[in-house]
Amino acid sequence: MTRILLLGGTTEASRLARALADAGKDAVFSYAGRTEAPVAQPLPTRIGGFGGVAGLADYLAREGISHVVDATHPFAAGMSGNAIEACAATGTPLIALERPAWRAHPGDDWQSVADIDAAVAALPDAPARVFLAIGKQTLAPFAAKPQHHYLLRLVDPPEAALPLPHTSVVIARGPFDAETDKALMCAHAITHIVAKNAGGAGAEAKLIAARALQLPVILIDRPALPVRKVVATVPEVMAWLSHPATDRGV
Ligand code: 3Y8
Ligand code: NAP
Repeated sequence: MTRILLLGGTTEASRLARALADAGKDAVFSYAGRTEAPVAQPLPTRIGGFGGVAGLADYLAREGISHVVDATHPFAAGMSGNAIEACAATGTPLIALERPAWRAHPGDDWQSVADIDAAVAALPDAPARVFLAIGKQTLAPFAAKPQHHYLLRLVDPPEAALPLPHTSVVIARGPFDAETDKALMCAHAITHIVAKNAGGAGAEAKLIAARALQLPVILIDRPALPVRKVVATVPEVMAWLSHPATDRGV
């Protein structure tokens, strides 16, 4: 009996949810509960953490989950790591649906950095106007360079005071488009962009806009993850789900 847990929160997860619903599959969509009103999904949906590896393993057993699809974001390393451990512990077949990293085009002025702290270090000392398009969870390290004006794009209005003195805040949920992002960067006289190498179309707009405006991009590499089966398209996941070999968790 196939029962699928879809760990979501990305454009690809939403596309897969649609495919699973259209195919009449028995599946549950899972959000972390990071945003106030996540996009509704065409599958039964649960919201909130599982309670670490043990909590997820208990959930898999209790709910009779036969397959797990990790379609979370490449930077959701905690969830992805927990899924690898819990699926190994319970013998549950696991596949990741992950979009390829972005690659610079000729003429792009990109600087790849290993993590958030390296992104802060890569910013100039002279005051600049920085489009910080990395959400709200990792803003604090940028307080080390308070001299810049930061344009922040957040999904929900910030509840607490922001850790940066000079900011403009835009509340918006993607997917975004290049023309809008170009106009936004011009309106705020942006000189630098900081982004995560998320891949996918939903967040690429700012890189396309930066290319048009010939602006430098500081691009944070995605965190390394333990080995797992990874595919990049919805049809590959659908094929994996229907292939009997996965019943042995191979
Ligand atoms: C809660 C679900 C869909 C999914 C849409 C994608 C595209 C738009 C681009 C910028 C970059 C950023 C951020 C971003 C994008 C998609 C996708 C993607 C980047 C929602 C969503 C949830 C989240 C969580 C949120 C994080 C934040 C990151 C904003 C829903 C809208 C910056 C990542 O306020 C917070 O605490 C936000 C937290 C994790 C990163 C961070 O560290 O702050 N995503 N984003 C999911 C859950 O609860 O499980 O609310 O509907 C989903 C999407 N965000 O169905 O079409 O697939 O990438 N999300 C990044 O890529 O850098 C915005 O502004 O240009
Ligand atoms: P994370 O740091 O990897 O995970 C932290 C904890 O959040 C996990 O251990 C788990 O809690 C819970 N969690 C994360 N994703 C979950 C899911 N889909 N369903 C249930 N619980 C989940 O995660 P994150 O980077 O904050 O991402 C949170 C959500 O936002 C994910 O759905 C992700 O796909 C989406 N998202 C993230 C980014 C990003 O830049 N990080 C970008 C776009 C979308 P327990 O340990 O209690 O189980």
